[in-house]
Amino acid sequence: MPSKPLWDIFCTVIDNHGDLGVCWRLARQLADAGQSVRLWVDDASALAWMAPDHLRCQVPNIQVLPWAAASQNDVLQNLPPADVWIEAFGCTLPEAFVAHAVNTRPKQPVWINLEYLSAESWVPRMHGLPSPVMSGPAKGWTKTFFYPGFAPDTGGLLRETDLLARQKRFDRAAWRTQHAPDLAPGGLLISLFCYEPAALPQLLTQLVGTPHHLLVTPGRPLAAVQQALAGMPVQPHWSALPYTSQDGFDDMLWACDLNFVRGEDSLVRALWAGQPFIWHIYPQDDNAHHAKLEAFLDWMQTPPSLRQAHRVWNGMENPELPTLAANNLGTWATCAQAALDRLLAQKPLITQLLAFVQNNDIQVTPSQPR
Ligand code: TRH
Repeated sequence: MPSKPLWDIFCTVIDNHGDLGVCWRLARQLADAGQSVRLWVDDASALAWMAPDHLRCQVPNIQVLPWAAASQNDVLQNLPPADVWIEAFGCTLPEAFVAHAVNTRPKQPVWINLEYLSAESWVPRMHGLPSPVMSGPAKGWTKTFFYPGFAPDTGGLLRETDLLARQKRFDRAAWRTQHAPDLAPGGLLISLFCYEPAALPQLLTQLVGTPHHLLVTPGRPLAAVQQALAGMPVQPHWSALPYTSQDGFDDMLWACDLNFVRGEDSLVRALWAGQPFIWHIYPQDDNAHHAKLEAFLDWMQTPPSLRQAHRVWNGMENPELPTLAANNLGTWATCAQAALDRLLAQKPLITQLLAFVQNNDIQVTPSQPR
């Protein structure tokens, strides 16, 4: 039995930041729980801003390795075998890496296929199912589907053990003063992290003439805002934010009165923030994301105005975006707080993952606080 279990996490960056965002968060939480992690990734460049501590070598027990190295003979010859493999979001492991393991190990590692997050009803049924490998060098080995989710019978959500303590220490007033020093009394501070929602001009028009201030995150959100504003004679109060670390991103969500988030990881972080939010779901060609969004809204027990806001923001309906009036914000806040309370009562993903690995005969050392 190894004293400190070793995990290989494999990640390919398809587009945007969620693949690496989730894998880095997973690696960090495993390391915090006393595990050793190798993160194999084909493009680690976003870690420069997402995880600057890593570049300063201040994250112990995590090694970030280039994806291509996992196919190099000289690397494989000297690689201590890992106890667990995580194949994130169905990325296929390099064949040479798998073949080397098959040829040199007496038994297979615990092999987990970490899936995308969804609130749909089939997720609990699929979570934990074995998936026999039918071809290739590892034919006869078995992977297991691990589905994150919102219900107790799924894999749960990534949550740091010190999350609530960090939130308690956070100086919200200081953050707001630093990032929106001119915010007028009664003005809402709103963060924007999205793709290119059709309703963005509507939101910006709605903000014109109000004391509210929009904080726009870099990349696609900033480009979309600049394009929409180019056609507007009067502008709302807004400013652009630089890229920040994942912890800095949390600070933003905790500081704002309303958050627009997107994809997968920032949705989870908005939930942990407990503030009202509107989710721009990652769009799929066949509109499969519509059912996924509705399932999430059902799980959230979303009030009608917030459901409408989501449908309009995601281009599923064309009527008006509900206003940011106090009564709407109030019901959205109650809904977000209730969702947070439900989630806090459930086991985090890392706890469930460690238990799963332990049940598969790998020794797991006790969790260490950060
Ligand atoms: O970037 P995304 O749209 O990623 C998406 C989704 O994960 C989607 O499901 C997936 O299929 C697609 O990628 C390939 O949104 P997401 O998931 O919220 O990831 C953003 C990450 O970037 C998250 O970890 C937060 C982080 N981030 C920072 O750390 N600092 C920043 O300044 C910003 C803007 C983001």
